[in-house]
Amino acid sequence: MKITFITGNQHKVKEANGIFDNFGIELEHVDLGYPEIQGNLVDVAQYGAKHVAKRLGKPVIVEDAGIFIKALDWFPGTYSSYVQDTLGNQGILKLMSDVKDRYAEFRSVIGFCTPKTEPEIFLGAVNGCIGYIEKGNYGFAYDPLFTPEGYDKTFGELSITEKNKFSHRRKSLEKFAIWYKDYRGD
Ligand code: ITT
Ligand code: NA
Repeated sequence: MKITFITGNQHKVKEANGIFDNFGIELEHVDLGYPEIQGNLVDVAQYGAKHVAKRLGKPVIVEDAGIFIKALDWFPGTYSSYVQDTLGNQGILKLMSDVKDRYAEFRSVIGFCTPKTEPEIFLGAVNGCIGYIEKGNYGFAYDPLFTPEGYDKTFGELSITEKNKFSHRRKSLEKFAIWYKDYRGD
């Protein structure tokens, strides 16, 4: 089986390829921007998937992801992309220099849509905490800040294979893959 993944993020494509290998799904990557409406991750993924499916005339998946930090009232959340490009990881660490509660979650929402149907969504999340310095050269964006619960390494210190075993993206894409295996629509 095959699915088209619309994203401008090469790291996501690499991770998704590794995850879909487990489920016999082949990934076609299309690097295409799409309008991101105001709203939560689900709103963005639903709207984006519907928009792109209509535009390309075929079934697609898109993903909206982000990091949610409890002590910052779940910031940057839906602003993760903007914040990564502006404040960056050092800016986040600065905001949190006096913060004791380091709890954070990565969340991923996959939106699937065809030109004729309404979007389906698949959620994944992983709990952890924000460190005091960046650690690790693997991964991307917020990975060097985030230590998943039960681990003593950041996502930035884990290989892609390790991260793919339990990441937010693993969970959302696995839910999608299992559902898609039985999907017989158009
Ligand atoms: P597309 O929307 O084109 O898929 P993007 O990079 O803009 O790519 P998101 O809006 O989903 O992706 O991501 C919001 C931000 O969170 C962005 O800066 C990502 O780099 C970052 N991010 C997403 N998943 C991540 C992960 O697994 N590890 C670290 N940072 C991540
Ligand atoms: Na985005």
